[in-house]
Amino acid sequence: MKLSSLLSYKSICIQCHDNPDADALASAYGLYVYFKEHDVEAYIVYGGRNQITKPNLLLMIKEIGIPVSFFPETFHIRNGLLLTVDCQPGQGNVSPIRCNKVACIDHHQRYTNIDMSDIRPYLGSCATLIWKLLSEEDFDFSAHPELSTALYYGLMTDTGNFIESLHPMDRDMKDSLHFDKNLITRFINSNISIKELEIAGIALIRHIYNDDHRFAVVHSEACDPNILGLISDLVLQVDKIDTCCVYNHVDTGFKISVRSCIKEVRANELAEYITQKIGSGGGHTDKAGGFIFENLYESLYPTINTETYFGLRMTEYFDSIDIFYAKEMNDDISDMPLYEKKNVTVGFVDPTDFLPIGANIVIRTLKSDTETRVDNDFYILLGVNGEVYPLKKHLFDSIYEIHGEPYSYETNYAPTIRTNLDDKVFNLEDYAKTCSPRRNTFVYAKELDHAVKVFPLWNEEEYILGNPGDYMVHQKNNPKDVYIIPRDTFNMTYTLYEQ
Ligand SMILES: [Mn+2]
Repeated sequence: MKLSSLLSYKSICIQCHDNPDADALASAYGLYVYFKEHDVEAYIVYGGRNQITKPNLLLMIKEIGIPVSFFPETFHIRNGLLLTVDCQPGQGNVSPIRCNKVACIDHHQRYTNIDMSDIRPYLGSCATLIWKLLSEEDFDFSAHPELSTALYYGLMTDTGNFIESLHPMDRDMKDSLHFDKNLITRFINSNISIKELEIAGIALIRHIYNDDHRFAVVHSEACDPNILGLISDLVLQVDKIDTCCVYNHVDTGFKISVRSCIKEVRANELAEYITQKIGSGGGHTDKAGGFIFENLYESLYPTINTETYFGLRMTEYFDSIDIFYAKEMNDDISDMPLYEKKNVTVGFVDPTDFLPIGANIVIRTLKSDTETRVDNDFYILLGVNGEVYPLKKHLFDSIYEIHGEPYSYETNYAPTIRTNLDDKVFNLEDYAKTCSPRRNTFVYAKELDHAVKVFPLWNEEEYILGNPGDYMVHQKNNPKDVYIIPRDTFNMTYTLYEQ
């Protein structure tokens, strides 16, 4: 949906969900500014039982100048368009407004089937989607610094201070907006009420501790989801606690905050594990978060209370995944089948082709941002499944042969290199050249029947996760060189060696 396609309406009612948060307000304001600039009459409303009382939101409304009004009763719009943001019409937390023409812009799971909608659940905030849609209309953000600050704050609060799963588009917005740092600091420092301080205290007293696996689970009463992060940061500082999960009930489910301080557990993977099949989770290796949908939880675990669920699921995570340290492994490989690497063309980029040595860069892909520094000693490999990773030159040379033709491939989000200093963006595909594996690369491999974590020889600090169906491989000429290859990649790049 293009924003300009809505300009034919004379009047647009922008509706936030009840009990609006910073993301809903920022998104609504972005639309408001755009419509006003194009001489379309626009106004922002929200309904529900309660008016906004949270101090940071009141400050945001005042300082940004968001013209939002509360409507306690159902009303009817005779002309024009109803546009819901950060929510969808018909949902429980969206007070009904009657209107013949309805559209929606949201980043939650799809709920509605109305035609005029742009719903992207993979985004961290609705503000990101508004930023994207405005950018596509060549909107001049520099003329509206207050809007930039609002959008930034919307993403920040919806992702627990940018730590939950950020899509590259979220990161692009975060990098490009020029926001008011002082104002953001003021918002942050008016985030918690005295009541919420007490809620956090009570939650901490009622923590559940698991001695076997050194984790804690904390259930907090209803409070602003951002407080979960504060609680989990504090809990992790306890000497006997390595990982923790803090959660509370919000409108339609449970918000969770996950932390880890050990290399054997990545918080983002643990958050994914806890929310599997009933929600979504992600973030960084040390800090992560997620959401569980109450209806899915109820249908899958109708008889388990949430405290039991979180405790069981955490225990299951620790019990079900084996951990291997390659340098300590002495596996018998004699009965494992031998595979040969296929002659598949992949791509690589030599960053020194277009960047000076010593430049600090970020390699941005769909999955992550990798910070590194350009030197003479690495290439960036573009694998068969769109995976992008830096590889030391001597390793590259031992495995690959350079052909040097231009290389192109299909992906959802074109990976880029961004320079830290002058913020230039380079599309990797523009610089990619072809290469293919040398003949006679052999590995012993076995298919995994359960999840494992392998700390490879070349990196004792970061494990590679293998799921059932993936392959654990040993280099033929160095069987201690053990690692994991995902199933799809393995099938595309290895073939059973017939002797
Ligand atoms: Mn939101």
